[in-house]
Amino acid sequence: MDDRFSEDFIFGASSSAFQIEGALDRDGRGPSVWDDFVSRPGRERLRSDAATACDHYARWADDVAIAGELGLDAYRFSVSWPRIQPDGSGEPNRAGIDFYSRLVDALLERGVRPFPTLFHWDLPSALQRGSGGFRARDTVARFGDYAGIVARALGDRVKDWITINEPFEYACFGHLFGTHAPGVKNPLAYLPVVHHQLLAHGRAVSAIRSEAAGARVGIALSWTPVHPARDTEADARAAARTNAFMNGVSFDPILLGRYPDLVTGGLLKPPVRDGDMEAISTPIDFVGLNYYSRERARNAPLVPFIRADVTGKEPRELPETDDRTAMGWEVYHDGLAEILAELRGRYGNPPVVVTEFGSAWSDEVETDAATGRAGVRDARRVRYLRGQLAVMRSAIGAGSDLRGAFVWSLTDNFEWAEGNAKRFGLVHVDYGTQARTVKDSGRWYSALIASRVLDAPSSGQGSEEA
Ligand code: IFM
Repeated sequence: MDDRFSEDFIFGASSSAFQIEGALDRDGRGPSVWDDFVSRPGRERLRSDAATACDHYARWADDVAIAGELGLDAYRFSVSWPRIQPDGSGEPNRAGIDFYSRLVDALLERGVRPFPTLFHWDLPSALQRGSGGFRARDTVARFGDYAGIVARALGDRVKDWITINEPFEYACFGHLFGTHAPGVKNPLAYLPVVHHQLLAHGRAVSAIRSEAAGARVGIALSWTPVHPARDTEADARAAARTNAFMNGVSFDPILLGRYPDLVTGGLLKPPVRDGDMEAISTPIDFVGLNYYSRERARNAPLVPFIRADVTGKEPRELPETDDRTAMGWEVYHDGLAEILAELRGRYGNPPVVVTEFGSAWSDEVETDAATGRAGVRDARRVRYLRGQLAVMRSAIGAGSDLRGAFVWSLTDNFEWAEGNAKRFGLVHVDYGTQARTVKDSGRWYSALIASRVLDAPSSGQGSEEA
C-alpha cells in the first residue's frame, strides 16, 4: 500500500468552545445550556472543571503557538454562540466577535487554516428557556441569523466552515437520555431536535454563502456502526433500526434528501414541512465525519424508537487495555473503513473530511531523569491514530474523496459529563497549573505531517517502541 498522503491532504486537530475556554462569565458571554447543566445540585466537580477547563480564553495565543509548532495544516475550533449573542438573538457582542477574530488572525499568521464550527452544543440558555431550544422551529431562524453574523465578521479570512457538530448526539444524549445538556429526558423531543438542527444547518449554509464569498461549508456528523449482538434475525433487525436512528437519521437527510424509512415509519415522526428536505440537503462542500467506535444491538421491544439494547460500550470502571480506551470504547479501526465504503457506495462518494478521530487514555506526565524534560508516553494513542490513518489511506486508494483528518483533540479538555477526567489530547493539560506538555502522540503526529508518510522512519517517535 502507498503510505503517502498528498501535500494538499489536511492534517488538523479539533476542539470546541465549552470544552476548552472557561471564562464563562467574561466579556459579556451569556449562559449556555451546559452552564445550567453543570450547575445542577450534585454536579460541583463538573461545574468547577467547566469553569476553567483549559483556560483557553486567556491562553489562546499559547494554544495557537502549539498548533503552529506541531505544524498543523488546520485547526478546528467552535464559536460559542452565547459569546456572540448572549441571549441567542439580537445585536452581536463585540467582545465575542473580537475574541474569535484575534484567534483567526493568529492561526493564519502561523499558517494554520481555521475551521470554525458554529454550534458545538453550547446553546444560549435563553433559547432553551424561551422556546425549548432546538425542540422549537423558531431556533432554526435564530441559528441562521447567528451564522450570518459570524460569517460576516470572519468570512474575509475564514474559508472553511462547519455548521453543526453531531446533531444526533445533541438530540439523543441531551433530549432523550438526559445525560448531557440540556438534560431533557423526553422521547417526544428527540426527532424534533434532530430535524430542527438539520434545518438550521441548511439555513446556515445559505447564510454563510451569502456573507462569505467562496466559503466551503460542511457539517460534522458522527457515524457509529451498529452490529447485531448475536447471530439472530431479531438482533440483525435491531441493529438496522439502531443504525437508522443513530446514523441514517442525519446522513440520509443531508446527503439523500430524505429520512430512512425506519425513522419515518414509527408513531413519532420528524416534524417535516414543505421545503424542509430541500433546505436540509442543500449541496455542501464536504461531509465532516466523526468516528470513534462501534456498538452492538440486541433486540429489546420496549426501548423507544430502536427497540434494541445497545451494548457496545462497556462500563467505564473496567481498566483500559490495548483494545478498550479509557472511555470504555472498543478500539475498532474497521468501523471507519465500513463507513467510508458506505459513503462511496450508498451516498455517492461526496468529499469527506474526518472532523474527529481519537481516543482517551490515562496519560501521565513523566520527567526524563537524564534530560529533565517532561513528556507523556502515550504509545496507545499513537497506535490508535496510526490505525485510523492507515484505514483512511486505504480508503483513498479505494476511491474515497477524503480531503483531510482532524485528531480529537488538540489539548486535553472538558469531556462533557466526564468532566476533565478523560484525556483525548495530543497535548497534556495539567488542570492545576494549566501547563501544556506535548505528548509523544503530538510529536509523532507532527513528524507525520512533515513527512506525509504514515510509516516514515522519522515519524517513529512515540510508536510501539515508545
Ligand atoms: O469530546 C467529544 C466531542 O465534543 C464530540 N465528539 C466526541 C468527543 C469525544 O467524546
